[in-house]
Amino acid sequence: MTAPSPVKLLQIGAFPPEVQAQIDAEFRCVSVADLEQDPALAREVRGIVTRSNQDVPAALVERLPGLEIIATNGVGYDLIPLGLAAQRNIVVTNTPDVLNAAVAELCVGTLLALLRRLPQADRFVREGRWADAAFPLSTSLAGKHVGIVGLGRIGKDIARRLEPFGVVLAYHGRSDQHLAWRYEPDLATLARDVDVLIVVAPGGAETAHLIDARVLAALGPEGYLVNVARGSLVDQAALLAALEQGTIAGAALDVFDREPDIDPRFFTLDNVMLTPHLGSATRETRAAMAQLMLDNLRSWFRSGRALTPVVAG
Ligand code: 8YV
Repeated sequence: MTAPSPVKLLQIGAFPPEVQAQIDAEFRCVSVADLEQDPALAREVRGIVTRSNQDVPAALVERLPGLEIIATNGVGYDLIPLGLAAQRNIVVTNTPDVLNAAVAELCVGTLLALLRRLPQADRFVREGRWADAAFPLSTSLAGKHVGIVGLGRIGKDIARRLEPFGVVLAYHGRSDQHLAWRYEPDLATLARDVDVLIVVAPGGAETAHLIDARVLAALGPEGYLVNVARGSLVDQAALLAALEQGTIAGAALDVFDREPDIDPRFFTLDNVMLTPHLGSATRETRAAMAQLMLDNLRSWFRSGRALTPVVAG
């Protein structure tokens, strides 16, 4: 008896070799280019495997009549056409929880680096300037009022990690979660009340440019912005102007518009800490994300059940 041919998956985006080997060991991956060459392949594709920084165009999904599941290697799904998926009863899965700690660590790390000006201090020592002068005083995290925009799983992990630093926490989101931390229904009011505003809400149309010129002005010249969510949540032109004109004190940014080809205006700013979308970029976390993505695919094709569905299909 011949073994059933492996399930065909459309792969969008590249995976590290060790993850690719795991996928290829169980599934037959085809690319968009393969579909262009052999349109008949489209009828055989039962799943899409992708990454959260990859666009999954609705037009592509519409060309796949047998599509059952879209599995993304990431917690974000703002580039996946959820409405169309729901209409077509296509399951969409992501990789929640396994990356909370890594993103929270990066958030706390870049915030401390921003407030204590660690990249500048490192350069100061390397350039031999310590012999001539002391590095200028910076500012403490202790005692700061910190506002979290989007108190979901990652937001809560960030809050719990910041508490031991002696900060005063408050948050903004769709609803009051009746927690120990103060809920502020008005975002500009929160920005006015805090020294640090941390953006950790999901991307997508609903949250686009949530952080605009008005919110940045409310945050003020002593205020700091941290974004570990998506570039789309911040009006980047307003942010660049605010950084250049001192409307806010500084920002730590891990996400941007048009990654990785970000606006070069950021490069010359001394009050901004830039990282290349490193939130989940640890070996341990990426391995756990890949495992969960694969487990979703395995479970779906074996039992018709997804482990972490965003859209249940
Ligand atoms: C990306 C992320 O998945 O999980 C997310 O939503 O943004 C990241 O973990 C990763 O950077 C690209 O795959």
